[in-house]
Amino acid sequence: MKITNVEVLVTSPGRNFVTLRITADGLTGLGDATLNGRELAVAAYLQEHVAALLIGRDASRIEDAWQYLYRGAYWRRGPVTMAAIAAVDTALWDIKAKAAGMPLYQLLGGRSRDGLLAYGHASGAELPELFDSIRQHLDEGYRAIRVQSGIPGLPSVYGVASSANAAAGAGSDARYDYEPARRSAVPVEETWDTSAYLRHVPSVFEAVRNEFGPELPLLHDAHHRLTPIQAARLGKSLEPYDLFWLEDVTPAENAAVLRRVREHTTTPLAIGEVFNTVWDYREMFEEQLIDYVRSPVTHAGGITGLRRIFDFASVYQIKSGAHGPTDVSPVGLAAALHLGVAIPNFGIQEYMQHSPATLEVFRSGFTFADGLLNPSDAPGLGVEYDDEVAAAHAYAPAYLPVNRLRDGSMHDW
Ligand code: EZ4
Ligand code: CO
Repeated sequence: MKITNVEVLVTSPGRNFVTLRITADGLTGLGDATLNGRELAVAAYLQEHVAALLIGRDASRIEDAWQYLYRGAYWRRGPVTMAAIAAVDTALWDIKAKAAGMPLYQLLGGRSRDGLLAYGHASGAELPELFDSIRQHLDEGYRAIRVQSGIPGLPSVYGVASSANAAAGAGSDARYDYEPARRSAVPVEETWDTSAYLRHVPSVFEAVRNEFGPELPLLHDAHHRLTPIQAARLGKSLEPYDLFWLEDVTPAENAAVLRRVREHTTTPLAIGEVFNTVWDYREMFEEQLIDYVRSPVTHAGGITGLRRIFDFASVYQIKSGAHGPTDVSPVGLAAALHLGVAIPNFGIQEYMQHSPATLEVFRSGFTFADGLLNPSDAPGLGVEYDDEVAAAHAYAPAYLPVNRLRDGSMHDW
């Protein structure tokens, strides 16, 4: 089963996506290599340093291809390398499952559950918009909700749609206008104030619990902005509202600070959307510093890389919570669904909903019903790439915003 063609596909239906397409024995496989804001670095890595090495290799030797690209690069780990490896790995799994005539999850051991509990992104600058956004998501069937709110004194905050857009319906890009919609050649600059945030957030969760009751699973993302003691304080102050998880409380580089956070709070912690390998998690797993793993297939070395992470996590009763923002393409999401439905330690899946324009390029067979996501039952991943539609959407530079404190110094966004 020789690899005969390797193509790096860049398209931008509202936001940029990088896709790898591998052909072997007349079968094609797709892999997601999208790294938001640094897309062309991965495209060049694949085009200039990987594509030629794959031609003529046996497409069925997936683990060997993974080790060849990981060990063979010598310069290992990091988001660019691991997104490139992820794309190759996912495309090879897609081919293997198509060759077998089975949906990919069957090759991963078959179903462990009927569907994947998904959480959506509700937000609002003020409580009324936030409540409308939560209701909108509940009407769409979501059974778990991420809650992000505006902060008094800050004009814009990560994860919070503008008042006009917060309650926009399913399929609308507008309700996520805090991130991909603000494309520009240089990053937008926002202002951040941690004290204002810490004062305000507990009152938001109190109001949401009063309005929506005790049972609805609620999540929150602090997006790497807090110091250890601030994170500990936030976790403690949110305990009465029984969060499903509190995400990325501190910058991800320093695992040790989570010990401090753990000493003070029983609010469950999720981390890892910017991690790439099992090594990034080792200390956090062994010391049981977290409860949920946030890595997606796309940035953690593919199905092979992420399954290794999830298996290691299972030893410590730590569950999956794969990253699923719209910058993970439908190919990356499909891969997460096949893996998630098969593993024993699934926790929850983020589901932010791609725009109709994105889904015209990536024709996807996964379903969302009664709050549960399910992978396609077509052979392989169940995603087809439409070259003609893709060609109509040219790449344009797009960056995530950056944060500055009130004195002008840079802060985590
Ligand atoms: O900001 O994927 O939990 N989700 C997130 C995301 C990240 C984006 C960055 O590209 O934190 O929305
Ligand atoms: Co996050």
